[in-house]
Amino acid sequence: VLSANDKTNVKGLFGKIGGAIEDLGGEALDRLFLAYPQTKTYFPHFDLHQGSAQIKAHGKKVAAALVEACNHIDDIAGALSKLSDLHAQKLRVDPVNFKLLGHCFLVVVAAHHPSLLTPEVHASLDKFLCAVGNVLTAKYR
Ligand code: ZNH
Repeated sequence: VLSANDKTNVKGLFGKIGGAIEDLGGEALDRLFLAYPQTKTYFPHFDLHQGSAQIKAHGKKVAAALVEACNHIDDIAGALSKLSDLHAQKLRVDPVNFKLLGHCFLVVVAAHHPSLLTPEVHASLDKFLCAVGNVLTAKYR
């Protein structure tokens, strides 16, 4: 459960990253496919070369969903309800992959914004990404 402090930390971090978060989404996907190649099986229809136009476009969508979740941090389940349906009913991504993508996103934030990612903010962002993953996998059964 996200504490009031976690929410403040995540909102502060997202506020400081701003629009650049779109690119971080793509970079996180690049890392996901390189570090955990088994995740590529969900994207057989994509050009999965590092930095491809499709990865960038998809990264923007993922980042936008994270921003949406951050903007509705008290009701992430409500904010991502449609996306949760899509992942549960159509995509059926194995839940372990959400942890991998969350980890990659954390690494990308660390690489681009080392000073923002204090241990405290790191912990809050990790909890937030877990909460998003839990929402997107909540309707599987
Ligand atoms: Zn996912 C899709 C988000 C995770 C796989 N996604 C998607 C989208 C979004 C998202 C926004 C779009 C939708 C529409 O279009 O409507 N995801 C997301 C998020 C997350 C995720 C936020 C976390 C954080 N996913 C994930 C994972 C995976 C996935 C982990 C695997 C690996 N997705 C996916 C797919 C898709 C999606 C396959 C579809 C794509 C296309 O386009 O086809």
